[in-house]
Amino acid sequence: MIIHRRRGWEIAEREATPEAVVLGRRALLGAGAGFGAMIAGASPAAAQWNIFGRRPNMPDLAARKPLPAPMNAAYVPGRALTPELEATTYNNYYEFGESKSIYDAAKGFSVEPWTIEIAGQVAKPRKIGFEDLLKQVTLQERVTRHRCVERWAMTVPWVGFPLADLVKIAEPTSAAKFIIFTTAADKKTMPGLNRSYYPWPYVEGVTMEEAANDLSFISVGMYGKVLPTQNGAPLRLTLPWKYGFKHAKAIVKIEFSAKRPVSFWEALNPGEYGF
Ligand SMILES: Nc1nc2c(c(=O)[nH]1)N[C@H]1C(S)=C(S)[C@@H](COP(=O)(O)O)O[C@H]1N2
Ligand SMILES: [Mo]
Repeated sequence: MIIHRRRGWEIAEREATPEAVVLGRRALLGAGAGFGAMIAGASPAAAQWNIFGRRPNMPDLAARKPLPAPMNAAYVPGRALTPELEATTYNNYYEFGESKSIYDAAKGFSVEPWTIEIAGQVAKPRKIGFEDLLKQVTLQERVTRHRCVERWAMTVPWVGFPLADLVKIAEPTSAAKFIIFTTAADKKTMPGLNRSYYPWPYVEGVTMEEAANDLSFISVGMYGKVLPTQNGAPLRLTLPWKYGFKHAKAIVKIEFSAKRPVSFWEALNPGEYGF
């Protein structure tokens, strides 16, 4: 006979909320609202509370600059949107701290002006201003899911452009096999950089083939507005079929390389974080 002893975190099946009920509740909060409009319009009092409990200094969702873009209907997430307040106050961004509540710490990080270095195996290594880059691409909105290895996930309406468009602008040579993304490391405004046991700066990479996939996306906005700093302003990677740690935030350098990089989390713990 098998005796199943429940551990502290296990609950009986009959006590679990059926998924349909959970999704129904979420739908009330987030879906069908013309993306963002209804969520952003929720009452400020209600906005002080979310499923994670009360949080201090909640961001003002209405303060971000609008960045509307036509919806790419090819992507159907099959889930209700995560409320904007949750997606923008529950983050991973170790440059600002090890907790999920770094949105307040990220307030002082300035993203203007912003330049991105295009380096390595390209026709012309150079620097490009963020605003200049925006003029060379066509923005679209797409709703995709994003999942962290820590077991939480979000469904977010991103605004941005395919990574493939950026590759075209960079003009890589045939020697390029990987793209390495290096992200901002500003000691003055990023207290996490003082934790010297991390291999700063945060680095991630994809193969050229992955970069060509239409799912690979550079996000510059979410919920119809520019990205908040805590979510990776002014530009971050969005790779919906990969875990969240691949989604490098605040990209400052894009290097085309013949060699596969070792990414930030892989350097720390190769057993848990692959390429
Ligand atoms: N620069 C930088 N980018 C980062 C991280 C980070 O610590 N620093 N964390 C990653 C991890 S583990 C996740 S899950 C996602 C979280 O993105 P979100 O806060 O927009 O949900 O950002 C990724 N990008
Ligand atoms: Mo993550």
